[in-house]
Amino acid sequence: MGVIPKAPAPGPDCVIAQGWADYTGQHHAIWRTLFERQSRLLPGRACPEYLAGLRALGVAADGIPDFERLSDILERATGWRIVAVPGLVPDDIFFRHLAARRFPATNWIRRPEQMYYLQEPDVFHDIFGHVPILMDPVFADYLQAYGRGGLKALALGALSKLARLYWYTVEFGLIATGDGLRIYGSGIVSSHGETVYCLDSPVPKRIAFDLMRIMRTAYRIDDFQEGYFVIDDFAQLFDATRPDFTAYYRALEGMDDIRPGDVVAGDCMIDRAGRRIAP
Ligand code: HBI
Ligand code: FE
Repeated sequence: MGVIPKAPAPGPDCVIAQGWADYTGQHHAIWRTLFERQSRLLPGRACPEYLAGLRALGVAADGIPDFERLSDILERATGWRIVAVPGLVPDDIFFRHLAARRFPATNWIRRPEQMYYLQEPDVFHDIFGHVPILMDPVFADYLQAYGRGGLKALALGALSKLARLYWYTVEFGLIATGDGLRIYGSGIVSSHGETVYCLDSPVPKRIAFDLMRIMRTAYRIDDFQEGYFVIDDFAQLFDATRPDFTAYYRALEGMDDIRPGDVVAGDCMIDRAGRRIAP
């Protein structure tokens, strides 16, 4: 079972005490196994910004990190802090945390039989997956802007469209670097199987980042992705999402959804070396 916090019931912001002292040796051992497995795999696969962030957050190697200690390092770098939550929190609360540069992280860790597959976030996904890249100033600003955009999307009834942007960037994004294709998405860097699959498999489609294309694309949560979107750098992500999305949402109402894995006219395909394939 996950850690049952002894702290009082969550407040209206869903924040709880992490309950760090309540983790057992087994909980920390599961973290270390996952950490070692992934950190061996990630050099040459994760983007340099992620790897630099992971290194700078060195306290994360020993066991499940204390969110307060980790937050002190993170806050000095980009002004973000981590708050503990019991699991998925309601959308409006999630976005309010992001807009305030607080990352809500699940406090419990998966059981030993869930080492290869887990559908909901646990502390390994939330901390190992999401926090290192938040050490990058541009990505840090992007995620805060996403939180603000999420609150607007809720008011406009457009969250199903905006959620796709989170999925295909924050969770499953790829980035083209001078050395080749690299991973920045948290759902990938925290997954042993998908870390290799997304870069090496000839099966999934890799498509150049296109904001409207992404917001038209459905996604699956039960298997490896059938398509990934590739950015050039984090500035591209931040700049593309700078405008107000109201007009985009209106335009999307008249467009059909695209199935995950489909390729449509106008897609710019990216090869496994991260280069654009001429149409
Ligand atoms: N809650 N803890 C947590 N983590 C998430 O990633 C999350 C959430 N609540 C809602 C939510 N994500 C979605 O709104 C986003 O994926 C868009
Ligand atoms: Fe996540």
